[in-house]
Amino acid sequence: MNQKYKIEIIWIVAVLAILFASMGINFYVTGMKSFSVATKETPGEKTPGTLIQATGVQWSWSFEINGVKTVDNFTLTVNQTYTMVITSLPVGTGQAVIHDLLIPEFGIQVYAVPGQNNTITFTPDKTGTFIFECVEYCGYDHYKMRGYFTVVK
Ligand SMILES: [Cu+2]
Repeated sequence: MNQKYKIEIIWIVAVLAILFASMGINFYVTGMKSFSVATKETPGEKTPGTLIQATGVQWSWSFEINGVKTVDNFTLTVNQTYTMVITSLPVGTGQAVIHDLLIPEFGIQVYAVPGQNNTITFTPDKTGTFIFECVEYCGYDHYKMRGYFTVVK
């Protein structure tokens, strides 16, 4: 075989090996968790567990769990299932922009779209305090759309 091709094949195999190794490390670190994919649903339909209503506002996140409203923080119970319904303020409020809620610790990222309810069902399996933030640029104070939530026993 031509020396040129040999080097190229070694190069391709080495890059693939590095990619698969980093994929393996990633699966190991994240524990190969699988999460439900966000789907369009109306609150009340097919919402296993406790309902969390999350609304993106310019520029904060408001949450409602069992009738209790909070801003930029909330508290969950470990090993309990929650369905989070994520939306943004509707058209006509002057704040109908798209946000994107990221909870890195639990592998959750869901768009908050005006007039649309995106849901995700998850069960926190560890206690502690975790960050969430908006990862869709949504205006001047986008960077302020972050907070912490606590998972308790
Ligand atoms: Cu935002």
